[in-house]
Amino acid sequence: MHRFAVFALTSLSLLAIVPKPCAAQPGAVPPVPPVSNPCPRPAAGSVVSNPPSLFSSDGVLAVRFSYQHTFDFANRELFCFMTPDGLQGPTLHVKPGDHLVITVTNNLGPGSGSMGISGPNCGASTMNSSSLNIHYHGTNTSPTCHQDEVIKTTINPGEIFQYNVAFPENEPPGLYWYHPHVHGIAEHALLGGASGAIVVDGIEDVQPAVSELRQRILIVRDQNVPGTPPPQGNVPSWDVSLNYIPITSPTDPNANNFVPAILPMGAGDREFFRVSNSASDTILDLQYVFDGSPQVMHVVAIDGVAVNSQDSVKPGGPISVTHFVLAPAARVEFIVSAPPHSVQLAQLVTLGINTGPLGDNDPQRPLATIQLVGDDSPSIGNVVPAFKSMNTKSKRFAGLASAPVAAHRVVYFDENCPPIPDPNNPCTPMQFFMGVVGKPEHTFDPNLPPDIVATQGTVEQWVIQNRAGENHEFHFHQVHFLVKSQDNFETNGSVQSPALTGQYLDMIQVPYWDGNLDHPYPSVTVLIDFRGPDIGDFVFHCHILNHEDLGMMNIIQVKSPTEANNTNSESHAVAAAAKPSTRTSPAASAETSPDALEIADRVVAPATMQQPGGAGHHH
Ligand SMILES: [Cu+2]
Repeated sequence: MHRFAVFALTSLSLLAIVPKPCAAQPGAVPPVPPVSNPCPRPAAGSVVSNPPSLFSSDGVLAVRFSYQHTFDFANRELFCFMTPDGLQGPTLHVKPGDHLVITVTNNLGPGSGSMGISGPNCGASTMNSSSLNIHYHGTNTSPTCHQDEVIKTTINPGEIFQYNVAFPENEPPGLYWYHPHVHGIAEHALLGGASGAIVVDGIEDVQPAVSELRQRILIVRDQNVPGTPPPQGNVPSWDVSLNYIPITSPTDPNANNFVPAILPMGAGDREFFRVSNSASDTILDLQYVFDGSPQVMHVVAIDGVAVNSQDSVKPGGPISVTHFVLAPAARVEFIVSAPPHSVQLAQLVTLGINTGPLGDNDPQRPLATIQLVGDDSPSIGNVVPAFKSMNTKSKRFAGLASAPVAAHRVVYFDENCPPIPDPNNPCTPMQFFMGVVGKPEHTFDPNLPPDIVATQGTVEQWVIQNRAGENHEFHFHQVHFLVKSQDNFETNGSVQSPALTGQYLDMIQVPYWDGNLDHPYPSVTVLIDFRGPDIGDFVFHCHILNHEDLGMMNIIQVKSPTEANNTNSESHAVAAAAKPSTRTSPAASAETSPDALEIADRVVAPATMQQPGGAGHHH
C-alpha cells in the first residue's frame, strides 16, 4: 500500500536536535556547477540506446556529478546526476580493486523540514527534504564515511561531498547501481529518476557465454502516472520507463494501449541484456515473448554475481528460464536471441504481479518491442570483450554454503495494517516494520542501538518472514547472501521465484501472508556472508522505497572479532532488555522458538578470519 506523502520526514522526528559539530568538508574540492537543461527525458516510443559510459583508468574512476532537479509536463519532479559535460546518470565502469571517486555537489534548492542528525555525522549535521547521499547498491564495499555509508551521510543544497569507494579485489564482475538513500525521501528521489548503473567489468572471464556479445544496459525506473489516477486494471500504481523512455499507460483501466520503447536487433543476433530494476516501488517479472510464446532467457548473472561460478574455480554456465521475477533494486543479466523474420511481434514484457491485498497494482505491460534491422553495428564500448582466461581471483563466496553457522536469526516484514484490509481501520499513520524476533518492533530510528550485533568473519543463517498483506523485498547492504530455500509461498498461491534458490543475491522478494492464523508466514532462508573485511553499521530493509521511507529498515552492527569479544556482555544485556513483539500471531509463536530468542544476540567467534582467496582487503 502506498501513501502519497511527498516527504515522509515525520518518521525521523525523534532525531536528536543537538548534533555534534559538522565534519569538515574536503577543503580544496571545487563545487560542480549546475548544468543547463538538467534531467532531459526522451519521448514515449523512442529507440533504446545504452546510457553514456565512463571507464576507470589506472585503478581510478573519477566522476564529477551535479545533483539537480526539474519538473516535467505532468509537474512531476525529476532528479538526476549530471556530469559537467551534460551526461545524465552515466554507467560507471570499474574493475575489481578500483577506486570510484565521485565529487558531487547538491545543486537542489533549499529544502524544508530541517532536523538534526545525531553524531557522528558524515557531512552535514542536519537533513531536510533536499538532502542527498549515494548508495552503491550491491557492491561489497565499506559502510564508512565517504564510502557506502547511508545512515549518517548527508549532503545538503550548496554542499560538496567527495566519495572514494574502494572496490575489493574480489568484487564479482557484474551489474550494480547507484542511487540516493536518504531515509524518508528515497522514494521521491528514485521516482524522479536519480540513479545509474555500475558495471564491474570482466564478467566474460567468469561467464564465457557472454564473450563478444553486444551488451544492453537496460535500466527500468518508475514514476508517478500523470494525474495520479486511482490504480486499477491496466492503470498501474506507477508508470515505468526503460533507459528513461517512458512506457505510457492507458487512461482506461480496460484498455491495453501501453506504449513500449523500441529496441533494434540485428536478425540472427544473440545479445546480452543487463537489466537493473531501478524502480522505486515497482516489482517486475520479465519475459521475452514472440507472438505470445515465452522464449528462453539464458540467465548468466543475478545481483552482480555470475551464476554457477560463485566459487570462482570453473567458468559458469547459464540457467534457462522463461520468466524472471526482478524485485525492486535487483539485477538480472541474460542472453536472448533476436526473433526470426517470421515473428510478427517480439517484446520484452513484465508480467502482472500478485502483490497481495495491500500491494500496489503492477499490471502486465510491454517494456520494449524488438525491431529487426539489417545493419545495426554496435557502437564502440557496447560489445563485451572476448573471453581471455578464467578469472579465479574472485573467490568471495567460496565455501559459503558449507561454512559453520555462527548465529540463527528470524527477521520479519510487518505493517500496522492487518494483512486483510479492514475498512474500519485506516492504519493512520501507516507504519512499516523491519522486525527482529526477540526485539521490540519499531520503525527505523538511527538513534536506537542496532537490533542485531554480528561478528565479522562469520556466516549467519537468517529466516526472513513476511507477516504483512503485501509483498516485500529484502535487501542487505555491504554483503551478499546465499538463498537456501523459499518457504511457504504456496499458502497464498504464490510460487517460488525461478532460478533464485542456490544463488548469491543482495535482493529477494518475500510474498505476502494471507492473514490466516493457521498458515505459516511465507519466508526465505538465507546464509549471510560476513567473512569480508568490512565492519560497522550495515542496514537491511525493504527495497520498495515507500516502505523503507515509512520505517521498514533496521541496523546490524558488524564488529571485529576482538571488539565483539570485548563487548560480549554488553550485547547480552541489550538482548535481555528486549521483549518479544506484542503483535505476534499464533502461527508466529510456533516459529518464534525459545531457541530463536535465545540466540538472537549470540556472538560466536568466527571459525576462520581468512576470507577464501585472501583478496578481501581494502586499500
Ligand atoms: Cu516492502
